[in-house]
Amino acid sequence: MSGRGWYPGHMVATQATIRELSPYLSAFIEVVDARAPELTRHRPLQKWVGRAPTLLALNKSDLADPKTTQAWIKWYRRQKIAAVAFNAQTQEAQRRLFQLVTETVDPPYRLAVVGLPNLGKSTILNRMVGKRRVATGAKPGITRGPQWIRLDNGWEWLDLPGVVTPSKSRDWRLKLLGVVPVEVDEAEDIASRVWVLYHPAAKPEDWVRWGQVRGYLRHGGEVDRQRTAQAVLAEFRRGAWGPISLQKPGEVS
Ligand SMILES: Nc1nc2c(ncn2[C@@H]2O[C@H](COP(=O)(O)OP(=O)(O)O)[C@@H](O)[C@H]2O)c(=O)[nH]1
Ligand SMILES: [Mg+2]
Repeated sequence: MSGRGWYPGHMVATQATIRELSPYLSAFIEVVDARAPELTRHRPLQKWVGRAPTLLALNKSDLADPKTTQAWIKWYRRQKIAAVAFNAQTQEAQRRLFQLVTETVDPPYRLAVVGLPNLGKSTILNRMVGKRRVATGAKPGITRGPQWIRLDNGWEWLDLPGVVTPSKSRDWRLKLLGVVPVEVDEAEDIASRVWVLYHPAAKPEDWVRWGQVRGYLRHGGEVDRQRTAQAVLAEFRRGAWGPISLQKPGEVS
């Protein structure tokens, strides 16, 4: 971890923080991406959390294929893992997470939101605490903490630095989902994979023609491949080409 400047130093403390605070928590809310829930789980977390149960929040469900998301929820239910899917940017998310917690956990409610970078932890916490007290953004590690947020209803939320490091950081899907940064020399390969997801019959290089049509050209009229690749990733991330899942239950990640 030390070799990667991308991870702020305070993240190293997260494991110790989680181990230390775990006895005081009634549950952890682990945030995963609904498009690839198992891939975006943080494996070591289960060893750190001790006896506190983990509830899974399949966030960004607006960007995932709804049928696949429902299949995931059933899959987790069969494994006795409490899971719920939502779009943290909607009011519905608050209701669903509130319901999941009250159905599966005994009060007092002392909760923490954990998970890999950029999955929506701050957005969820903001929604649950009702005020814009938590910074959200594309930069991992923006949250500084830990600190407790006590609500009028008696619920307590722990505002953790909350960022744990992914173990399978080489997986292109983690890069596409924004969990792991995309290096400049990786963008074209990922763009090509994205293109094939949406156009199974297309040739992998067809994404380059899309850039040409959009006018992403260099001096001399040649396609700007890097700019095109970055645009493909940006379009995917905002869901411009429709909801899609990157992992199905039962698939080996
Ligand atoms: N489409 C969509 N975007 C979301 C959702 N939840 C969060 N985001 C966006 O994902 C990005 C990362 O969210 P943030 O809460 O900062 O993630 P954190 O790093 O886990 O705290 C931000 O741009 C959010 O606006 C969601 O349910 N759907
Ligand atoms: Mg955050």
